[in-house]
Amino acid sequence: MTLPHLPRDISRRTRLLKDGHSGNGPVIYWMSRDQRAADNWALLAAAHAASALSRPLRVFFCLAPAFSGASSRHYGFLAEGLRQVAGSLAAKNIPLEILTGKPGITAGKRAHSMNAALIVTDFDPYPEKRSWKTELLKTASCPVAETDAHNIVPSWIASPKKEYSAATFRRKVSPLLPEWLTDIPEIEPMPPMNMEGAAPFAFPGTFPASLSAPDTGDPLEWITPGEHAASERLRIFLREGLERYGQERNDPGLDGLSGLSPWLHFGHLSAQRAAFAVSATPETESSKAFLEELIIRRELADNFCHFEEAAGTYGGLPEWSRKTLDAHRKDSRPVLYDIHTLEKARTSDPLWNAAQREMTSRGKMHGWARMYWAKKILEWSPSPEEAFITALFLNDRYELDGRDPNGIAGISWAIGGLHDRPWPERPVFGTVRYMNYGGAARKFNVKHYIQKIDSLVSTNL
Ligand code: FAD
Ligand code: FO1
Repeated sequence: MTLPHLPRDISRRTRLLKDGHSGNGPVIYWMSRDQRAADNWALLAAAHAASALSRPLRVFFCLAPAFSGASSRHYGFLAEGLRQVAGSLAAKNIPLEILTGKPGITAGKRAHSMNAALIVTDFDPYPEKRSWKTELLKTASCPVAETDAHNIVPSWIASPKKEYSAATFRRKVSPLLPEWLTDIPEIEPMPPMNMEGAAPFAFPGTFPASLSAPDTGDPLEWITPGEHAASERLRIFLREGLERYGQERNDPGLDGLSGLSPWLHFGHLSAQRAAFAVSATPETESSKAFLEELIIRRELADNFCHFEEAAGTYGGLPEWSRKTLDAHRKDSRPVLYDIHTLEKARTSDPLWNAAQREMTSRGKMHGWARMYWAKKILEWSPSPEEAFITALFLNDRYELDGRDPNGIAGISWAIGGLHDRPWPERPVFGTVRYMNYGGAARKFNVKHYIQKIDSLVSTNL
């Protein structure tokens, strides 16, 4: 089967993963990474395919019982976001069905039971998600397509290979942006009959207690899940934060970041929507710095996970850094902390402890602090391999935006020099870039940041 005719801006973001027997049943969008009704290229692809084939459109979301160390804080955020998506989709006569079980297999079997004509999935190179997709391709009898609804330039178009650095990736992506950084069409309502015979929207049991999600405390008060809150945050950032971003983003004591990552991670906000809105404002150093992070750094992380089989493991780090870390494996560490001491923020470094407490209590550590935080774990762990595992575990256990290619790339950068270059050689780090308290104190008011976290954590805002 070739894909049904789709409008050009949708078809060029979509690729056929598998051909198969196109049944006389519905077209299905298996929603996973991009959990939103608006600005969702994968949903648009499925809706246009359903209209072209004159078939109903169905949307599935498969609730995995456990996902990369996700806790109740994450499943709660996800669930509330999905509840809003269900309402937005129903307003367009599009039903959302929640499935439970092993996602790839469950989606394939459900589609088979409906004699589906086509399954559209959203692109996600995150290692655990790759295996879900493999299982779907084995289970689904109908054709399966994939739409990149997360990247502005689809990952397989941005580059055919793993990029060395932001510089090499930027040289490929920047010239493509005028063509790809466009507005995103609104999805048209499906005919009311599209709701006929659809399973009603419902969550299984007492969500998320029905999942084996560990509990990391109360839902976070400071952030509201879902598309509406994400759009509101983007509006406020454009109005009040963008112009300060360039100067303030590297000072964790200030509120200089966009704060968008939880919604971007769960797909409640389209990065293309955010970038398109910023590109409509007069270009400044600040807006350029923001787009560098939002487009180049973020899409470079997907490029890494897309083309590096071992992404998310120590073996996925660049050879030069594994070599230098190995050569310094026997260097004495100034101090060693086990994961419990780290998790409870009981080291002798008040800056590091503040960053850790910001993460465990708020679910979002400041971007600059994350670099310092991970690099100290390298310095305080018995081996670089253990440091990598510890940092990724804590990041994914507590960060709202964790369990993401950005986290894999961020920790691989901090501990293993991914997308970075060799620096002057020193103990433990070898030629991996080093950061220390003195460097932080030269950059910003460390005491102010520590006080800010102390007051945040005590009032548990
Ligand atoms: P802003 O500075 O406002 O950035 C806006 C958006 O740009 C972010 O939401 C993100 O999508 C993107 N972005 C910004 N910086 C980076 C970056 N360095 N790499 C990739 N994309 C970036 N980001 C995550 O989304 N999830 C993670 O688990 C994660 N773990 C990290 C771990 C370490 C050790 C490091 C050094 C960085 C990590 N990052 C991670 C990247 C970055 O720190 C966060 O994206 C950022 O702090 C999110 O907050 P914000 O949206 O307010 O940032
Ligand atoms: N994606 C799913 O399709 N089903 C899930 O049950 C699911 C749970 C989940 C929990 C926490 C979290 O941070 C992400 C989760 N995701 C889930 C994956 C997410 O949608 C992203 O695709 C990945 O995190 C990688 O980008």
